[in-house]
Amino acid sequence: MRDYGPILDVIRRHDRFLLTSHLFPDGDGIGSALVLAGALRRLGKDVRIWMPSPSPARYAFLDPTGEIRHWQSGMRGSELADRQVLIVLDCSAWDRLDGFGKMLAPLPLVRVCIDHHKSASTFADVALLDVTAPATAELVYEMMIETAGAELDLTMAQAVYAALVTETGGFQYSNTSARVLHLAARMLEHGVSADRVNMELNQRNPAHHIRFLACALQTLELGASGKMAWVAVGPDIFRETGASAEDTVTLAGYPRSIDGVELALMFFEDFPNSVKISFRSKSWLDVSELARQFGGGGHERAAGALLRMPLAEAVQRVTTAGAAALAESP
Ligand SMILES: [Mn+2]
Repeated sequence: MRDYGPILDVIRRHDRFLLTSHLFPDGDGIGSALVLAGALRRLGKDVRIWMPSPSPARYAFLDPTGEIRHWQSGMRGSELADRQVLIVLDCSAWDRLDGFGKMLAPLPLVRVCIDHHKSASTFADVALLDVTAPATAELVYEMMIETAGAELDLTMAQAVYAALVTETGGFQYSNTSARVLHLAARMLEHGVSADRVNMELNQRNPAHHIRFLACALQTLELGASGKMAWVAVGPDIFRETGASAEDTVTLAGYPRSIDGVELALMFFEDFPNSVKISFRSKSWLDVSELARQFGGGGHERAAGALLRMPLAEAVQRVTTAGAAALAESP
C-alpha cells in the first residue's frame, strides 16, 4: 500500500491550495487536478487550478464550470499570493512548468508532487512518485477517495475515467491492469458514460487536424532494418494546415503501428531550432532511457525530449541513437 500519510498531513494542516500539471496538460494532468480539486473542496478547502499553458479543447467537457485557468506570459503572482500549498500533478520536473514555474518560484509555497513518471529528482517538499501507477489520477483517487474518504461526484468520476482512457490508450496499452478496469467500471457505476467520453475525446477533431495528419504522415521514413520509423514535421506544415502542437499528440502512434517497428519517433519543430521529440516503443525498448540521453524522460513505452537545434540535425542524432539502442535487442 502506498503511503499517502505525508501528503494527507500537508492537506490537513493547510486551507488554500493551488493545483497544476505540466506544460500542454493532458487528460491525466487535467483529470487528476479536477478530481483532487473536487475532493479537497469536500474537505472544506479552498482550491484553484492553474495550468502552465492552455488545456486542449477536447478536455473542456471535464471542466463544466470552467475553473481551470492558465498562466500567460507577463502575469504576476499577486493573484496567487494567498496560496499555501502547490500540488504539481503528473509532473516531477520543475522546468516542465515553464514560465509559470518561474512566476511561482519565489512564492513561499509548500511544494507537493504526485506523479508516475520516471524521474531522477524532484523539487517537492513532499512527494508521492510511483512509476507502477497507470495514471496520476489513480494515485489521487486512491489517496482522496479510498484513503481520505472524500465523496466522489460525477464530475470527479468522469475526470478519473478520462485520465485512465488517456493513459492506457483506450484500455489497450500494457498498463491496462485488472485494477485499471475495476476502477473504470466503478466510474461507470457512478454514472460516467463511456460513449460520451469517447465522443468528446476522439470524435471532435477539427478538419485541419486530419489535413495536418495527411501532410505529416507524408514525411514517414524507416530505418534500422524496419525496426524504427519516424515522422518529422517542420514549421511549414504547421503554417500550411493551421495546426499547432496539440495536433501532434497522436501522431507517433502511426509509425508505431507498422508491422515490425519497435521504435517510433515523432519530431516536430514549431519554432526555429526548437524540436520536440516523442519516443514510442511497441514491446521491449525502454524509451525513457533513450529520451534521457537527450535531456528528456518519461515512461518505458512513451517518452519525450526537447532539442535546441535544426530539425534535420535532431533527426540525424536521435535516429542514430535509436538504431544503436535497437541493436541491443533482447
Ligand atoms: Mn500521466
